[in-house]
Amino acid sequence: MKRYFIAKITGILAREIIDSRGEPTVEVDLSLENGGRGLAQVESGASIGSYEAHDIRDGDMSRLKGKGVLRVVESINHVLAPELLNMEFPDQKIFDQFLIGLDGTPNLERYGANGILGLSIAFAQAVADQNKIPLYQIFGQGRRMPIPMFTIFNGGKLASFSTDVQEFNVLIKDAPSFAESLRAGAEIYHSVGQILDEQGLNKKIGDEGGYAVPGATTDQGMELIVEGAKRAGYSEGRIGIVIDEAANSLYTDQRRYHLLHHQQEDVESDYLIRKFESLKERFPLMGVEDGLADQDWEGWIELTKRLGDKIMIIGDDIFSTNAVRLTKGKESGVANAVMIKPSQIGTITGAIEATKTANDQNYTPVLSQRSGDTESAYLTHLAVGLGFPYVKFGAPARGERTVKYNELLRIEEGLNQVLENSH
Ligand code: 2PG
Ligand code: MG
Repeated sequence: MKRYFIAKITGILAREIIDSRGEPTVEVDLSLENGGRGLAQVESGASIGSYEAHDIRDGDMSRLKGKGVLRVVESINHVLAPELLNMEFPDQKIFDQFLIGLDGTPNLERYGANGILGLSIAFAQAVADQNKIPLYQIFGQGRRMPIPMFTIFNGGKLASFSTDVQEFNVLIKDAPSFAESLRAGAEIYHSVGQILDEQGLNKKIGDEGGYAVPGATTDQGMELIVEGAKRAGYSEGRIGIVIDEAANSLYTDQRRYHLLHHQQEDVESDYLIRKFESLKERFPLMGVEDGLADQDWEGWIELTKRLGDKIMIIGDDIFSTNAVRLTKGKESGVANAVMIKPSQIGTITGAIEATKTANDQNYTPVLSQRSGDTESAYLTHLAVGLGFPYVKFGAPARGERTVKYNELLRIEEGLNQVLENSH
């Protein structure tokens, strides 16, 4: 990582704020001696995978359903801040390692991944501010605009199980720029909405801004996206659909899954694998995320064997942004792509390491938000700095989503200017 001028830490103040779902989360304000300032908000998930770093909640049922983060805030302000104030760190990695050392547990159980990540992001932002450079430069020299996967439908835990599938995302394969991708995403989102109106279908909105159509089948979701895309002027050949089955939420045990809407009895992993094969034959399916649960390692091997040379088999909960688990996955033939979510691992450095491991072992990395998101755009800078090929930031609507897409527009504009000036 390139070195930048980094001054002493002179201020740290954490607070409890609310996220896009109205749930509490952590915000960290961090300042450096020469005026650099970071303000980080931590995203959090609906389904927390079994292997994620620890997310600490107060458990005090008298406020915010027990989900408050006052204990984390207290640890940052009164335990971690005194250790960090007046210290100078040469780079992000050393800062993050210092935090991990202070926590001293393998999964950040003492201060929480939600607390540590807040500090980690705020530090990166303060250094960028200090050096008057765009944040993405702190993360790497990738400078590549990612292809966005836009959420059109939400289901599963993100929309009261309106559909079994948690997300249907669409991407444009041949957009000449990020701006054109965004335009297409918004146009498709609107035409799908229009079709729902015409068909008299319920048009609720799920946690990531996708439409939630109670009782819709997976096939219907796919059909509506293809039809909406066509109506917006994008032929089937130009789009790719990536679904997040989020199978942890359907898992019962013994490698069985409970599908709410379309099956009387619980099904085995083979039923789901066959379903994905059939979707691939009939629709422009480009990827399946968490097609099976994180406890179903054998099923994952089979899923990858059957579909791994045709589409992205993306591991989210099963890898939990953990480089060690990712390597284990490669050794067993599990998946060929991975969701990267900093909040699953608890530091920027951990997320960077998982991304590098993914690249080294030829797994496609996809940078993702969480369903409980914030008005922060730091993820967009991570995407551009590390050169992610894809990002998943939710629907092209709602503030916690548009803050990221609109920031990517600005970043693209800035990169184009650099290119023009260098000619
Ligand atoms: C996922 C997401 C985000 P969560 O499963 O990929 O899209 O949900 O909030 O549970 O991380
Ligand atoms: Mg997922």
